[in-house]
Amino acid sequence: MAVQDKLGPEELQQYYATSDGIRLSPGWVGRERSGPPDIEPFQWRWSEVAPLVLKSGEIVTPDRDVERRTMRLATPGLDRGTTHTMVAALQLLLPGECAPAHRHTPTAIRWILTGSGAYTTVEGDKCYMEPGDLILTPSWTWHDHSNEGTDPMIWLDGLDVPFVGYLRAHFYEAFPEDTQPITGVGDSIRKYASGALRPIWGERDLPYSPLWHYKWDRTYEALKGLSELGSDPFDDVAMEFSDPTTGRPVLRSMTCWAQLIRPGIRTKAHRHTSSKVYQVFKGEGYSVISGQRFDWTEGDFFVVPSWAWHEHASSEGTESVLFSIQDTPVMKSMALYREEPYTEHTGHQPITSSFGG
Ligand code: GTQ
Ligand code: FE2
Repeated sequence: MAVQDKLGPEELQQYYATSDGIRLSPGWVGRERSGPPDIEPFQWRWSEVAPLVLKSGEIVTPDRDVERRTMRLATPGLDRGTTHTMVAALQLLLPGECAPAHRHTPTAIRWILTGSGAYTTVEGDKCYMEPGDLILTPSWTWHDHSNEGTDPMIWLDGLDVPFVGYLRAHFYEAFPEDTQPITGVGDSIRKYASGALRPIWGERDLPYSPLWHYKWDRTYEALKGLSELGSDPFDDVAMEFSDPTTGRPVLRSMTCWAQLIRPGIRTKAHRHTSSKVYQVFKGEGYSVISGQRFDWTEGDFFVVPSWAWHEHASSEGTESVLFSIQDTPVMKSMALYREEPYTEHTGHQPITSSFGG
């Protein structure tokens, strides 16, 4: 920096004190490194998480006070959220329980993990949850969860709460009853899941997908079909859940992917400004994130922070399916999305350490 010496030390000190007194702050003092705080990649093992989530059923009930029985994937270095923009949490709903109806400006997704017989009602539409289903509750839509079955139900919640909080746009409203009136069962599927065919009446220009329930069978079938046609060097056989009426990501703030890593495949490394939270829905393998090896197996979760090099591998003879939430739509809409391939060592990072090992 060009320093001038026209002011003596006392005059200079006086200048800073006077400025501070009227809340003016020099931009040339204490300049900080730009960019978000660094968070390290992290992993949670299903074998350790599941017993604690089940045990939470003995600690609280999702009444009007507690509302939701959730355990957040709490990445070290963040006092909220799982990445700087998104939070992922595990929610448990026991047979006969109801998590009461409400709505909020943060958007949520549910990725269903275990159990059966529970449903989420989104704007009156009853959506039965089965493992591998994706259910959206977009910003300001009414939602409540009930378990009519005989098994505990566990799912992954993904919300844009840290981002919405940062923007000071977090609003919340409780529904006057525990459950909202049911106006349909699987109606969003009946109207919009056939993709290319859509009703000539109905929702137009919503800021989110009018299809809010994506069934596992169709997702898996789509992945298998695509795996016969091609793959991406960094993500192998990956598909983005999209709004069938626009082809855009399902939500404005988050996008969701299902990706199949074929047996024995190790993808090439790259990095991007979007951050991701992954769930290993099926299979076994590892990811290398910032040079660290994360061995994963079915049910595990891991975080890929913004701008961290990462690559994924499926074990020999094992097909893996990964689900992820990503803040890519935010980055793209702000013209802040960047992506870079790793070009050294034929595209693979040297492994310098192992998580938990
Ligand atoms: O299920 O409605 O993990 O409102 C956090 C806030 C879940 C929900 C969360 C919520 C919900
Ligand atoms: Fe909610």
